[in-house]
Amino acid sequence: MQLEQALRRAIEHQELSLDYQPQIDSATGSINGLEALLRWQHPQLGLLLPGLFITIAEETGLIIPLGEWVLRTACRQARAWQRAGYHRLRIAVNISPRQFQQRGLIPMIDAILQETGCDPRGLELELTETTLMDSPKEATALLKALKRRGISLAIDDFGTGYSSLSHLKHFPIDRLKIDRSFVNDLTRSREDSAIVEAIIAMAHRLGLEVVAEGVEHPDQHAILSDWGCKTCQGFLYSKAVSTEEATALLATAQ
Ligand code: G
Ligand code: G
Ligand code: MN
Ligand code: NA
Repeated sequence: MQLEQALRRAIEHQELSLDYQPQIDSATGSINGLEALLRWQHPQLGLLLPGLFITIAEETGLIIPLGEWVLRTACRQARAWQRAGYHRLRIAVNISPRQFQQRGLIPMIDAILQETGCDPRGLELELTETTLMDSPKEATALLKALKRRGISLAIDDFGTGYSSLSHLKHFPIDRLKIDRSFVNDLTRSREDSAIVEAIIAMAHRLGLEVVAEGVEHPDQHAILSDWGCKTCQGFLYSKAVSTEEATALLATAQ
């Protein structure tokens, strides 16, 4: 398959990069985290977004070297920001199902942390409900191993996958990221606003923090902040930007 070959080449030829989307403290407006989002500058096709190639990478197994490249690059950058004095900044990295289930995930992460000198407390891994529910027992053991290292854990796209609250209770996670489909119509739909309010309340009762994704309007921000949603992410504040732009945003917005 052509895209597969091209992706193989992309990893070797440095056509990949990470952009970073700010996560905003809803009370203070300061940046408390950045989500790393993969970009592929294809020599002929131009900029490709992960929606187009992550699935192929999953199906072909290329997600393994790709995911390792993402983690190493994000940890290197996290270390650079830590050195610049941003000690409480969290860099969030998306982990796909196959990547989470790969053998040797923990040793690979250990090696990257060691090599980059990244403080694991500044690293957050984003996993979907589906990734975790595939085999909850194994997932719990892996999550515990990650937590022991000080890495923070978030459930991405929360509310859209299939998850069981009885398992959620046992996963040692830190944060729920409310999927942007619920945030979209927050101010117009009674159903969505009920769901978002309930997720926030449940998360707090379980001792979890909440991140709202896809915040685009000030009235969405106002409600979320009112309901105690600590962190917001979305085009209202910033799209994902280059490393250089993210560094500039940090310098002005802290
Ligand atoms: O940036 P964009 O909106 O195109 O991201 C689309 C999807 O791709 C998101 O669901 C995001 O979680 C996923 N994604 C972005 N970067 C990565 C990455 O480095 N690894 C994995 N596994 N998924 C990613
Ligand atoms: O699944 P994940 O949460 O990792 O997806 C991140 C994706 O969401 C990125 O592709 C990013 O471009 C996109 N995104 C970020 N903020 C917004 C927003 O405010 N509105 C919309 N529609 N998409 C957003
Ligand atoms: Mn994500
Ligand atoms: Na998401």
